[in-house]
Amino acid sequence: MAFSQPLRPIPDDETLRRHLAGADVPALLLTVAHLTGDTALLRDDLRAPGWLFQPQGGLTAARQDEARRLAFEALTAWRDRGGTHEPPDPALLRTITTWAMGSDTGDLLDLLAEEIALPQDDPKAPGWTLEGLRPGADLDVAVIGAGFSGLLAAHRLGQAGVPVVVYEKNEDVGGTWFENTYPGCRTDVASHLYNYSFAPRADWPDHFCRRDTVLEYLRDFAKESGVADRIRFGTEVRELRWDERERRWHLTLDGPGGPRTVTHRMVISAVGQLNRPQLPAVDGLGSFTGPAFHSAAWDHTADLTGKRVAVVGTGASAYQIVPELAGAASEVVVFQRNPPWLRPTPHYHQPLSGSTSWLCEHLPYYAQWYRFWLFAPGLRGILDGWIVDRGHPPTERAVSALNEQLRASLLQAMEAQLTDAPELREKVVPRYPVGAKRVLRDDGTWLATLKRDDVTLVTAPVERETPRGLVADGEEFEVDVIVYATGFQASRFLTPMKVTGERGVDLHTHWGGAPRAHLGISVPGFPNLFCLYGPNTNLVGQGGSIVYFSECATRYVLDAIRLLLTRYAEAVQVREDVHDDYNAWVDAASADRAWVWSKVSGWYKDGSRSSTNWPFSAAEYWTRTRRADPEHLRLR
Ligand code: N01
Repeated sequence: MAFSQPLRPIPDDETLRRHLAGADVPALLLTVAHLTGDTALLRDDLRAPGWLFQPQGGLTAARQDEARRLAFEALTAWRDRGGTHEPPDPALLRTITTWAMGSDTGDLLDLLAEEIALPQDDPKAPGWTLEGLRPGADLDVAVIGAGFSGLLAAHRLGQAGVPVVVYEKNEDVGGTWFENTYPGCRTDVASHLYNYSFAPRADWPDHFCRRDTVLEYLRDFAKESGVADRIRFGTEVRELRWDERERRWHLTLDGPGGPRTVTHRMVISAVGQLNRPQLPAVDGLGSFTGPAFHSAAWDHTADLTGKRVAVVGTGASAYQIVPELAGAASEVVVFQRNPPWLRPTPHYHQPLSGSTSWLCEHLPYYAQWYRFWLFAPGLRGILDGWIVDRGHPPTERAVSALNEQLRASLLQAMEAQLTDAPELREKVVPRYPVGAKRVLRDDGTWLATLKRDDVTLVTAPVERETPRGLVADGEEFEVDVIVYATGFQASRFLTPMKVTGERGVDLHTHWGGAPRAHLGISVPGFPNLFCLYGPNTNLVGQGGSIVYFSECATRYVLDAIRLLLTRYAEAVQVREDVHDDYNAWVDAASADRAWVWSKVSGWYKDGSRSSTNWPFSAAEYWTRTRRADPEHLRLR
């Protein structure tokens, strides 16, 4: 796969017409208004109510046809005039995006201009080089992890000419996408959002890409960007120790040839949040005599065909696994503690039309507007539904009037699927507010699977593992295989690494079980150490993705390094008061979000607070990470 291929010419009218028939109509209208500068196309009747949240904007077939016809006429006329294209000027960008989002986008224009940039313009690139700023500076960086964030950091450092080594514990790139090989594994973020903004893939085969496709993307990216050459595979970082005299980190590695120590001026941890599996704390764990494994460590030697399989959990992993096993196994027993809320996504398992890739490859800016269209719900709107209204008053049913509305619409969609199985309703309708746990994308597969005769839903927590199976609510369920889809130690950031900062302070002791960092990136007392996808950077159900957050955080890190170089410093860290004020702000907002307020369990929180989730909009994170503010940093 080659990234950022040059656009190809539109061959003829018939081909264009054919592919417009497969276009995503909202993205098409935005593209045409941009290319032609003619905003007359942005008519009220071509924008349905609530359109940001619906496939094809919820437009009727007739409206879609009308839009395509108008687009065809405008595009052929534009092509015949020479087909030139430029980035939209701010006024045009504001008009188009305000129409699309249904509210003024004046405050988002800089962010949106980045979204509508062509990949080769790469506005988040560092824009400086080590050679240009401080030739010969004693600077080198270790990146820990070669998943989405680590590959990105290494690429950005490479662009800046900063020497970088990536230590990866696995034998391949991909991180979570390498490790999770369970059947049915795929994203629940739209494919075209789930790639780097500067390295888009035009030909994603599915609306929501499968695990193998994501892994292939990351492998290709590592190879084409040259990052692959900088990775030390099979090398786990066990320990980081700050040396104040040298102002460098000492890293204890375990890899080929055994343990060794290396030093680097800086360290970027890109180890992910959802990486270390969490097995349930139940009695008898390990006593089962058959195969038993975690969803993220799938045992492919275990043949599940015709077997009785227990799946523990009903989170995002189990939700993808169970439908794949049903029918192949003789029986699947699903153990549920809390059911998930389901968000209607009829195209969840569908392939993208070939026209999407054709349009991305032939129509300037279609790829960017299509991406914007996928991203737009995350910019405004969804977050409001998760905010607690103390006056409502909030309950475990709903935390605000808007949250109640969301509940009603999700419930309606579930009930429509349960008319033939009313007995299931009590079991599958959540008793916690929407947004308190991850909302899963639904095309009907999950409830259809639970209705099967060969699938049993047990609505009691697993209490015990036995040699024959699992015990829940006092009853033993005998099975042949156990799959623990019980999630990850999300709140235990940077574990199991031992990290010792200034004055010998241990990071995990310092955190005391409540990890915090400024912007999820830096912790006072731990100079020259940056985290990607660190504390409070998980974007909740807003349409964006962690790839976007990693791009923002990496830009901030590169900017902090730029400051270090320009100020002739050797160490940089966030000021303690800045870090503390920031975290007070995050915690105060988190307390008023459905996931902290609700009593329901899950990885979105740890006790009474969340160290995983970002409680604001994606735009807020973009704004705060756009530049490293020298006033916020201690440089020495
Ligand atoms: O893990 P989870 P996951 N008895 O922690 C249950 C990402 N992801 O691997 O809800 C019975 O969500 C536990 O019950 P409860 C995504 O961000 C993405 O599924 O806590 N059940 C829960 O149901 C996701 O959110 C995709 O009451 C027990 C389940 O185990 C995150 O990873 C795909 C139990 C754990 O669910 C984690 O998802 C997969 C017990 N004793 C993952 N103990 C995409 O689609 C625990 N549970 C992109």
